[in-house]
Amino acid sequence: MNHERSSALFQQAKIFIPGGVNSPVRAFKSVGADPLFVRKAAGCRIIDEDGNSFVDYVGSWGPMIVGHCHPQVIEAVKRAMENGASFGAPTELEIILASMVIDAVPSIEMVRMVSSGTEATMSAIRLARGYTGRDKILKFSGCYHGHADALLVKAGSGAATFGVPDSPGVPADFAKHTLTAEYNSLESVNTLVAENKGAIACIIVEPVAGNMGTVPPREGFLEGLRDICTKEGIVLIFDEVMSGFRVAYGGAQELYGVTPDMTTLGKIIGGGLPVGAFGGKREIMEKLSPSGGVYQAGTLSGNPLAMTAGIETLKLLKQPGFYAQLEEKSRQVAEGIAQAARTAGYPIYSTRVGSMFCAFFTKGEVHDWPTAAACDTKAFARYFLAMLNEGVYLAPSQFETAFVSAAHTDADIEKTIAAAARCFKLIA
Ligand code: KE4
Repeated sequence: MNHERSSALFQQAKIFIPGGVNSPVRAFKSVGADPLFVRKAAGCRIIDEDGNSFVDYVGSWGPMIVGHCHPQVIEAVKRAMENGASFGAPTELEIILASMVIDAVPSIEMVRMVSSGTEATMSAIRLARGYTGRDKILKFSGCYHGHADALLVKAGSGAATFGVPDSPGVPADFAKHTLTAEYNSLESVNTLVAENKGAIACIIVEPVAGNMGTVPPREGFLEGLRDICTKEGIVLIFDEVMSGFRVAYGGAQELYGVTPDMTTLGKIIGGGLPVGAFGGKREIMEKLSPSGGVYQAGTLSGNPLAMTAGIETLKLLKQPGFYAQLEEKSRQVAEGIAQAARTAGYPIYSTRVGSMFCAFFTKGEVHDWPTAAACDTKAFARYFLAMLNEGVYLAPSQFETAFVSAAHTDADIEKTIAAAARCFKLIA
């Protein structure tokens, strides 16, 4: 498969853009290859600058659940563009999308639009701190909530319960307010809560972890977090930037029947255009400027084009049978890949929640960051490159999630499974 033009563009991009990309994971560093430069996409396929076509399981990291270039979305955004790209003034479109989100997501009584998932989580944490008057926050190893300073933090060494920076540029003074527990371990949460009684503003969690690969919550984990937060007066934040409108129309909180105090959203609600959102109980949200004192703002928040793309995408998701069809497609492809691995005698640990799925290159079971981190990332890289050569575009990292869209056909799924069968044999 020819990648000449992509590689030439990558060399050029590295002159102008740090690492040649505008978001690190796109650089294909963990799979040891030059990234593909995408020229266009349609349905479930992307076409790169060398004219190669791929079945796409990245879907722009989640937003493209209805497929690329859906005609209904394209037409609506074109019409919106003719009215103007941005006004910096309120529009009815923001009310429409806000009301659709409120109708869909059990925890959300009011919602504020922003332009990325990072803005959503950063702002939700500030609001939780302002609402509770507490400074500390608690997150989980292996969960990613965007790149705000308070969230680029890892567990302090040894017994230290305070966080330490996970990136240069994050002051230790910021990091120390962030506590880190283990995903799926209520014991680790209870220990930190007991050591920081009355000091924790919020617990933020991916209700389905998608940033260490796909790791479902164990039975009772989310319910346990809800009980702890209710008892301790801690704001429970579900970061559903990835799982929101993905695993169900009402997100993971609908799927598992656990209602947080706040929810962050992104990706799908923008239909591919830049939208993030955070929402929750009215009594919390009304603390937000200008109705309350917690400041938050954004030039392009509620942008009319982005609102339009989100509204049209959510209309498509509401169509009867949408999630049932997506569930069947997702089950077929994830189980087909797992079967291909078994037939090739190649051990993987396969996980799936709705249309989020992952193949962990490990003999063990994966339920948290330590077990995910034990995976053979070099073997994953060989598999990724072999699948790319077969015309299947997976996320270029073991610690990401694959996404199925409504545009993936039976033929695309059969092609994917056949490719996986050849690739597992090739790398075994
Ligand atoms: P953004 O700022 O990238 O819009 O959203 C941050 C974010 C917040 N919360 C969750 C659960 C997320 O998954 C993300 C972003 N996801 C990554 C994919 N693992 C985006 C891809 C990238 O960083 O380029």
